[in-house]
Amino acid sequence: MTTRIVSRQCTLCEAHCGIRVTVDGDRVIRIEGNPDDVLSQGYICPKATAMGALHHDPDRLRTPVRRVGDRFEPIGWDEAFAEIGRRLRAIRRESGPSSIGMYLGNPAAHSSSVLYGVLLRVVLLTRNFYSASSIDQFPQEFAAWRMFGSNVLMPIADIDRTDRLVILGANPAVSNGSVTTMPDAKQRIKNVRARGGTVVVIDPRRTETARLADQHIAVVPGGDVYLLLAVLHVLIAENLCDERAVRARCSGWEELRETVADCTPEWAAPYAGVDADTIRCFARDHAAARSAVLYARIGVCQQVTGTLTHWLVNTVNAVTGNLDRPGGQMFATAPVDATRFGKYLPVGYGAWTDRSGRYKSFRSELPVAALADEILTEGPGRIRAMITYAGNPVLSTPQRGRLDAALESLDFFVAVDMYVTETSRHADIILPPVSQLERADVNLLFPVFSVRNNLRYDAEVFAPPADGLEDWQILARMITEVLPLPARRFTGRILDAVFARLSPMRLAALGIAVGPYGILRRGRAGLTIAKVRATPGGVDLGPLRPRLRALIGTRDRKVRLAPDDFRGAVRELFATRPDGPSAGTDGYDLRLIGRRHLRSNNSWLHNVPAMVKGRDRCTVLMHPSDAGARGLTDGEPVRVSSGTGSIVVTLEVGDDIRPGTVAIPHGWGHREPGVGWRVAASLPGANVNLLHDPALVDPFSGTAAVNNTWVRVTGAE
Ligand SMILES: Nc1nc2c(c(=O)[nH]1)N[C@H]1C(S)=C(S)[C@@H](COP(=O)(O)OP(=O)(O)OC[C@H]3O[C@@H](n4cnc5c(=O)[nH]c(N)nc54)[C@H](O)[C@@H]3O)O[C@H]1N2
Ligand SMILES: Nc1nc2c(c(=O)[nH]1)N[C@H]1C(S)=C(S)[C@@H](COP(=O)(O)OP(=O)(O)OC[C@H]3O[C@@H](n4cnc5c(=O)[nH]c(N)nc54)[C@H](O)[C@@H]3O)O[C@H]1N2
Ligand code: SF4
Ligand SMILES: [Mo]
Repeated sequence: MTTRIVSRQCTLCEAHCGIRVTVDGDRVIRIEGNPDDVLSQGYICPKATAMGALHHDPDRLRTPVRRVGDRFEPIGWDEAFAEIGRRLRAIRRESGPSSIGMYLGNPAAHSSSVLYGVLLRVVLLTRNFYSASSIDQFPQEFAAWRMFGSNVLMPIADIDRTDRLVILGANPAVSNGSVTTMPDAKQRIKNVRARGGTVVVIDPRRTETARLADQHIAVVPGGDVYLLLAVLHVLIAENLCDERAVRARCSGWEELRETVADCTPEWAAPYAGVDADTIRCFARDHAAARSAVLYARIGVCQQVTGTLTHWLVNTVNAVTGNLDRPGGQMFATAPVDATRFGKYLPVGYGAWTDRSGRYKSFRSELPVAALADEILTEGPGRIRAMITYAGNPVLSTPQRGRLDAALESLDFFVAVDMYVTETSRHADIILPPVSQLERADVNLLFPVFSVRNNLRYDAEVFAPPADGLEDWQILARMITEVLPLPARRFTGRILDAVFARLSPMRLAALGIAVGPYGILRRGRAGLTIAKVRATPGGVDLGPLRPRLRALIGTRDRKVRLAPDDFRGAVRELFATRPDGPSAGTDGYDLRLIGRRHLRSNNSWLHNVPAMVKGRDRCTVLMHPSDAGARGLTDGEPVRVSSGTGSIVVTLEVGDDIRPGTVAIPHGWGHREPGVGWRVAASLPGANVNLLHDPALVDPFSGTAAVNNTWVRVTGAE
């Protein structure tokens, strides 16, 4: 047998674990963890093997296709690009640049082709740019921008050195960390305890992570903001803050004190669903730890209080002296040092709005919650053509179920995707990139958010097919097509030739050369792609180092502890509880949150048999007391209804969830006509985003609040 082994990474989620792919001829026969990988050290989760299955998947598109009636037919690349250019240019001529909308999905960030996605967005000059960020980390970016003067400065939890790790609204034992990239999170969490530290998990569900913790606090969904205000109250009232650190590095201390003066644990307890003593002890324990860090992620992002909660997370870290020090919240020094230049990038908050005027742009994009309306509502500025790149917004964003109809109503729709999905089935043309194993890459984004400074190389396992294109090549051709070029036949060819030489790999080499480890700074000892490539586990660039002073973008170079608009929002919390219709009034009496599974990845691993074998995953998890009260039993189909929609899923009864709360995973519901995922299309499950109201958003960032929706659960009849 002539087998060979290639070292690279699994690029399915942010962890980018190092893998060794054993290949026999043109088949992947084994995928294992790479023990030499400097970040993941041999760890992989069960999803890693899907990298091989996706490559071999017979349902994966290998050539561009064009829709003819309700079928797709293969077409050549040149024909596809020519048609795309003709149609998009005509629509723009007729209806202006904003009539072309674009949506960028999560896997885009997992390859450096994303640079070309951003460039395409720039040349489109459209106001209608959307991405998964507005159902993901926007609140973190917004809080970072207000406090540190740059949206890029989202701090990382230094979990490998902390003495006290507090996790709110994240389940890294399953997700392996996000905006704190930590492959093998389980082991890292166990290590905190093994070295004498403490782990606390704040989550309405006793998650896989909570099971590893010393303490689990089952907060009410959306209750974190109250909990943290009260924690700050106790820290300040009992003089438990590191005032020296605060005075040296922060502004707004007096305003912060005033803001939380009335936020006693007794006030917060009913809203947080956590008793006052627990809150008080939490604050004291937190202050007493040698180092301590609060790490929060999407459970608290996808809330109407998402930005406020992330502000309070950063604030607790700052006032306890845990900002920018080992064991606290820190910033990476990545080979292309985005954190250093983030402060020069304009955020342009509110530079424009959607047509209703409700949603403000934030770093040049509009919240995806507005997308269906911007397509469907008649009038000037309406989206008439869409480009989606590596995204499945029909399943991943709340649109009142109207996105299907909206996409179908477009004059033209191009999807850059290798599957006919719930979204791309509406496209006129689908452009599939080569498989992930057919591309070489150096990911420069995740080192910015990793728990250790590093750089790793992704070797290609198979040579791409002769007529295969990578995402960046597809996007570059689209850029040429949409640019208003004079003498297109001639200038277009020149531009294509220029882009062909500007591969993301070449751009990365340049970025690394001028970066903190590059040859410009370090001479011959400097880091180069060739050196990283020659080191199959990647290059370790050391632990995180204190550096906020050099990075901060606020005018007085101090951390803003109490931005005015956040203080205003806290005052409003005293007047109203902004969490949707209240229990009972509309017959909606349970709060719906999300959950992730180790073998699932948002909407798109469900066509890999090994990832979906066994029992139905898209269940509604409910506490036995809630099931009993409704006369419902484990395993029966139930109807889950909200003010926005209704779905039928299987009931799973279990006491891991807080009574009064239910959980359903997102990314399911593949039984739609025309979907090309044959395995996925045979599975049970439904689209949970049909239940979430797109109008319910974090008012600062417009992020969809899909982790706290009032629902009713009844027998499916
Ligand atoms: N209710 C609810 N909704 C959620 C969430 C939640 O917790 N609850 N989570 C949200 C979050 S955090 C995210 S990030 C979003 C994700 O939302 P999206 O990014 O919109 O969707 P994905 O499911 O990641 O879909 C990825 C698509 O990209 C394609 N794809 C995969 N790899 C590549 C590639 O290399 N190139 C190209 N061109 N295409 C590729 C896949 O076939 C798939 O169709 O979902 C969000 N939606
Ligand atoms: N296996 C797997 N891994 C993944 C993904 C996947 O789909 N599957 N997706 C990837 C992506 S795109 C992302 S963004 C990351 C996300 O990574 P995480 O942020 O770790 O995401 P979740 O696992 O959804 O964890 C969110 C947690 O918040 C809790 N929660 C809900 N509401 C509240 C609340 O109001 N307060 C508190 N304190 N907790 C609440 C939920 O119960 C859940 O446990 O994961 C990545 N990794
Ligand atoms: S955690 Fe799993 S899916 Fe994510 S990169 Fe590692 S092996 Fe791949
Ligand atoms: Mo995400």
